[in-house]
Amino acid sequence: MATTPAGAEALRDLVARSLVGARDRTELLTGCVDDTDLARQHSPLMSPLVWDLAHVANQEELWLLREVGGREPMHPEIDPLYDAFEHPRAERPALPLLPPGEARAYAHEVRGRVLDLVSAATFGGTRLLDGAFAFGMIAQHEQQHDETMLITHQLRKGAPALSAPPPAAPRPDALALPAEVLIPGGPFGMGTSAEPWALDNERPAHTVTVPGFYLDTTPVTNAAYAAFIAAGGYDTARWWSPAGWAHRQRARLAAPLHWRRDGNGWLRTRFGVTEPVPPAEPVMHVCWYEAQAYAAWAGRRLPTEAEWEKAARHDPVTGRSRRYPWGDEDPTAGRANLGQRHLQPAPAGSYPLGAAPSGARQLVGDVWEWTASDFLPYPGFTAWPYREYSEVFFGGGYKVLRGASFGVAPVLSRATFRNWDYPIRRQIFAGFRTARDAEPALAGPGA
Ligand code: AVJ
Ligand code: FE
Repeated sequence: MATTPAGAEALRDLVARSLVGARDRTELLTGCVDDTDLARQHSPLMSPLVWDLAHVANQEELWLLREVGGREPMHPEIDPLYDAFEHPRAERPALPLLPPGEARAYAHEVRGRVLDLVSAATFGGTRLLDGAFAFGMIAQHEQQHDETMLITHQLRKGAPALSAPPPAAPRPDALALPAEVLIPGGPFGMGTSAEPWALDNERPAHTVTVPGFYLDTTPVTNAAYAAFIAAGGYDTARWWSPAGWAHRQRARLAAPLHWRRDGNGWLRTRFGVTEPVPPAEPVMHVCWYEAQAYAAWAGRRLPTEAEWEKAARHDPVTGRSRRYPWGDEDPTAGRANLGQRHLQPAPAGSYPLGAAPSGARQLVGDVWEWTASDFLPYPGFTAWPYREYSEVFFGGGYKVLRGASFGVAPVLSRATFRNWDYPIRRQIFAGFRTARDAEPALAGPGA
């Protein structure tokens, strides 16, 4: 698809802003600790921050300078070090990684050459260039690693390195919201074939018929989750799936990760600060098994991925699927808690301007939400441009998460975006909301 000169100018601008925005965040996340801290592994689940930094630069070089730009490799000998499939995270600290100064210099050099390429690009003629896809993919990749690095910061011990203002206090109407909203049964358009920067697993658009169901208006709060704990939820096998109960026993789960008992209440540690658990905030750092057990205790279940997406995108007036719960317009600070503006989710019931047509709030932003569904391809899926983004993970025992956390950049927050992780993982910024089937319609007169 060819672009007009004005279209190319707008795309150059969007690409430059997206790349620069990602890099500003990477610099914040890697500039607020010293070099020793950058090279250290803070958790076996995570890479050293300096690995993420050079990996982001290496992927940018591979896709934008080599694939799109046709340039020769800058340092081919380092490629294997930064290939996520050659070395699992636990092995990375022992690798001869570029030290922080060299990693920064490499990232800076790649970025300079990429911005030169962007200033002359016309974005068309190949699939990687159409709509500036490859550039969008790389900006999204860096932002995904920025969220990963934010998780590393949350796992890091020691004095706080990051700070941000808290989100606004709960809105007065938050308590008056209905507990659940009805999503009437019927077909809707799931996934996308039109969103230029959508990744392969979001494609293609396809129709899915979803029976009527009720969905929590907001994510499950810390207060509600504490009630599950107080009711003995962690000690009652019948709320848990068999695999979940076995995991709960083995891992001795008793509360969300980062929570600690304090008399009758709970404290949590958040980016190095210990504070009382805020009751109105969406619960975070629970694994899929915990989310499933809570839902069973509440007499409910996790929504399927299709249910979640229908609640987030389907406009019952037009029958169309929206880009975001609130419509097609990009996120703003008033619509969603995204982009690490805050270092925590906002109280349940926040962001009325971000509500979906159903009235559900905070579907995008605040916390990732576990769904009931396994990570599988949509009908008609084709891997593109590389199998290792999605395809190799399908059917691998991963559960789908939807909706984006406070640490997700707007460029990744479209309501078709799919995240996935193992059902035991708790370090991610994940919570959940629950659902139930709608009653079958009552038989009318004469039926
Ligand atoms: C989509 C978040 C599961 O971090 O493993 C980063 C994103 N893929 N580099 C991950 C990703 C390649 C991916 N997740
Ligand atoms: Fe990566």
